[in-house]
Amino acid sequence: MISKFVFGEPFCTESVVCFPEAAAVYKNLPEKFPYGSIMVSKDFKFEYQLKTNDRIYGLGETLGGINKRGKIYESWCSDDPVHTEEKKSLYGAHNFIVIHSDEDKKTFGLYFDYPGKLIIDAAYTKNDLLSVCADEPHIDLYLIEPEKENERKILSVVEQFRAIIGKSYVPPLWAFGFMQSRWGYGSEDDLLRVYENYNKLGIPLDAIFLDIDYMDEFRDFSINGKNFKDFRKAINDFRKKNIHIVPIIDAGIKAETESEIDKEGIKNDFFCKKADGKFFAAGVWPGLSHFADFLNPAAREWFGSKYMPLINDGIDGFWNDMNEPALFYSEDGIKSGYKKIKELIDNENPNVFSTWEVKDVVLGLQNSMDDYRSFYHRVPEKLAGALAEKDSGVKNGLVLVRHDKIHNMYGYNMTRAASEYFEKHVKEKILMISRASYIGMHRFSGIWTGDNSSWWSHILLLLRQLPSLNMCGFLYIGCDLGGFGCNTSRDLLLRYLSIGIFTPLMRNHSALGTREQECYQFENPEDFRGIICLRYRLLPYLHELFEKCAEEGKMYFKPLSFDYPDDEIAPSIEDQLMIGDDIMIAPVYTQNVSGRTVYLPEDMTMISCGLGSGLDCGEPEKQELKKGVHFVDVPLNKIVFFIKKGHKIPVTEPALSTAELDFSKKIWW
Ligand code: MIG
Repeated sequence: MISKFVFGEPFCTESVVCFPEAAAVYKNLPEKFPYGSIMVSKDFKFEYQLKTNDRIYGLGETLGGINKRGKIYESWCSDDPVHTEEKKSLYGAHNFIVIHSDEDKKTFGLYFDYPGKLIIDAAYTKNDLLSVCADEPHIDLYLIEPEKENERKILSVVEQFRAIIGKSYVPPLWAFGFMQSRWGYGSEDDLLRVYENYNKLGIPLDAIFLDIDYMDEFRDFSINGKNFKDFRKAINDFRKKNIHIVPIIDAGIKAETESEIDKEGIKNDFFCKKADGKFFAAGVWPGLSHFADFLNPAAREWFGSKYMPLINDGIDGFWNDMNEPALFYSEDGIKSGYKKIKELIDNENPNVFSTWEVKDVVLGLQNSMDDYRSFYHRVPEKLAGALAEKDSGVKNGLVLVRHDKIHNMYGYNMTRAASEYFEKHVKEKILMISRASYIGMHRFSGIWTGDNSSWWSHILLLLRQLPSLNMCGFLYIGCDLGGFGCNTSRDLLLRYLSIGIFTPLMRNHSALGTREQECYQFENPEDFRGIICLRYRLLPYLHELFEKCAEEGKMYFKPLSFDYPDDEIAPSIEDQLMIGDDIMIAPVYTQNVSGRTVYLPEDMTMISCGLGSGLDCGEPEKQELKKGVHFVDVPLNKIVFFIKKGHKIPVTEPALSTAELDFSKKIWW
């Protein structure tokens, strides 16, 4: 059962697209809200008193556990490359939570549909208080209660929520293959080297990613002619080898009078402007850049069309980066920052604090709130609600809205720009992943979880993000396997891949300057081959499941407690997941261990497989295990997972690419 509570005149995010006509809508009636209390005055505040063991799920791409209780979160799309535990925001803004209480038998979901910053204090400040606050009193709040007849109450809430936000994006089949990326790949030679090394070892591969270095001095939609003599020919030669090349596109457009794209953006008023009417400019990779106003539908259509020349060259996948938007500095920020630094270094008696302040001023130039407050979007009047600037007038049906109030809409609408254009103008399915996101973007693309690190704890972080993202509609998801920042190690990469073979997006990616982490960089590459071949073998099950979850609005990754609501131990399992209705995984995320403890919520068959010879990754060893706790051996070159008793999953023979996989040849495990 769904109902909607409208407070003030909310901005319409277009994330909810299938709200049932018969459902109840309450306007400005906080007293009608059946759970906790809602206070609306200058701002918005929701409070709910939790019972000691109540659990909170959701929030998509965040830090923290599967159960989100005990932390404070800020929903604010942020470019933060260091994902340490205390951080409050990552790249996505996913304001959907489910509260579950065994004690008073209550389960309900809340979706705070709000485009600006939202603070979710999940019993962090006060032991038992959940509070959700927004600066503006204009918000759409959806309440989702489980269907009475459904025993799995949390899933019932999630599935109803998924039904109102529309079906999830489904990428082309090849996007389920293994993909290799690295910041630094920018030339045809780089791509060839990667392809040949994988091919030589018989390790399957479907795609190689191009990072910013393929561009001409980081200009979007340009190609560095030195790196590619004939780009189109190169792309098509790779296609003949069943390799897809996936270039990156950044949000900022280099501000320069000579370029066509910048000229067009200026002429048509497609870039964001400041209060003084000048175009907002901030430094990102190409230098000072303009930022397309993705909230303006005409600007979206224009930006989408810019991907076409690449598509005509044979490109069929993209990754949209820097679209929080990340700002390294702004023109105005740098002026005042440098002035402050000058004062500090002119000081004749420097001390510890004045020295540190220099550093703080420099770091503060990045992604600064002052900058986000300094520019404006032009938004269709009918969507803007009370966020429209007073007295700004309506021009061509558009009104001004200050960026910070709708910050979380930016990356979502950049990616939507491209995907809507493809839907209209391109026959082929295009792979699209975005770094920043908001609920609603799940209809247009997948996401990667940004700049994780080569840390063991980040395997566990991924595991916890996966089901939370599924709750919010994001199905085509994965992390940088091996870790983006810091130096990986052979064992860490193997363990990363061992969870990665189950994630729809399976990509190895790393940062410039870190240890090279393609699988062929390490000893005994056949161990990697065994694991990656197994991914291809499992695709009949995983791909079919993915399509079903997209079609029916179901979760692909589920916490154990969603499937086993009455199990006493399941709620405490924060490091295992169900995949679909048949299998369970229990990844290893600790160095130097021979295996781990696994909890089986029912009798299951343990499957152990991996290393074999050639393309054959060996037949699985099977062992029947009873419900309960077991210590299971998981050697570095083996994958262990569990199939529910009485269930069977379809697998196939491995192949070097998805194009060569025979999905019809089903073998049942
Ligand atoms: O400021 O394009 O998350 O995947 O390799 C860093 C370079 C910009 C951040 C992305 C990462 C990518 C990197 N980018």
